[in-house]
Amino acid sequence: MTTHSITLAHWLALHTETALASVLLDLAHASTEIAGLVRGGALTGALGSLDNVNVQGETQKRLDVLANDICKRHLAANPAIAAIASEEEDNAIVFARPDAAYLVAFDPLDGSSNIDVNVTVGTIFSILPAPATTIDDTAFLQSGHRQVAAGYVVYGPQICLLLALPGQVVQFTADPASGEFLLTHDRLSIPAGARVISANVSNQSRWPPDLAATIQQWLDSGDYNMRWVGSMVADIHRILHQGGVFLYPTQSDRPQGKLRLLYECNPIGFIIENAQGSAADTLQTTPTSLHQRVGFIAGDQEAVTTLSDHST
Ligand code: FDP
Repeated sequence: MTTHSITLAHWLALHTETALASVLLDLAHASTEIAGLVRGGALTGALGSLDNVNVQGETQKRLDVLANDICKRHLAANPAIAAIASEEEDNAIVFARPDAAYLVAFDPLDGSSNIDVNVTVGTIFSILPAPATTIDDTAFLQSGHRQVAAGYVVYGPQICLLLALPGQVVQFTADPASGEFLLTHDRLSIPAGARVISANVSNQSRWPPDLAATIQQWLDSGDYNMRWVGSMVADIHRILHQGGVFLYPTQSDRPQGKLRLLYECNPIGFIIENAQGSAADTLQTTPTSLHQRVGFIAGDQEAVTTLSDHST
């Protein structure tokens, strides 16, 4: 059997237990539906902003809400899921299933400020074990190293599903003819030593001074290139394949950071670390709230270590 004939369902049957596989397949089906809206753009009526502001204080895009509804619909029916949490929901949505094994936290549409101009966006997900206690928001406050699986779907020129299980990261690409996710990259590993920085440097004057100075030295050396799409999934996807480092650190006007720990940084950190990169201490952080923000540095191990040492 060639790599490209292995479907997501087949691969999951070989590498995970049935309940976890069913959750991952539900996420894949949700992403296929979201991909249809992304591809149709203005033709689907899914672009533009709404009047709503989410719990983060951010104006919601129409597609943020539609993608959230799609994820909720696909996940709500799965008996293996005890509760879900989303960037677009104030609180966790809890199902009355005492025996359900998993919690799912997700960002239904990462990089949504890019959607109206046809630039790559994605869906990020994190799967945690459901604790044997009462399930509410606090059930999700587990450190990232407890994730049993994490991944993202990137809606770009190709639709790719990146999946991390402990010890391995694999990529599936949606077959344009059938929509089926087929295995295209087995055991991804971040190429070490790439000198590419992915950061919004318009914030540099507000970063921790040592960190800003280190980045400036790297840029002044002429040895580094810079790539910034502004959708974390797209920037991380490039780093997984070509190497480099991503940073959205704390800054003087955002002392907590911008990116959300539970459904952005933890799943991306889990993917990066299982692909032989580093996400500094992110996965060790004990979360204190569902929508907690953190500074985030991830990618090439050596670059992450250097930047983390200069980020306090
Ligand atoms: P967005 O606000 O468009 O959803 O987490 C959100 C995120 O995008 C990341 O995908 C992206 O890396 C970052 O924010 C971009 O932030 P800036 O616009 O501040 O550069």
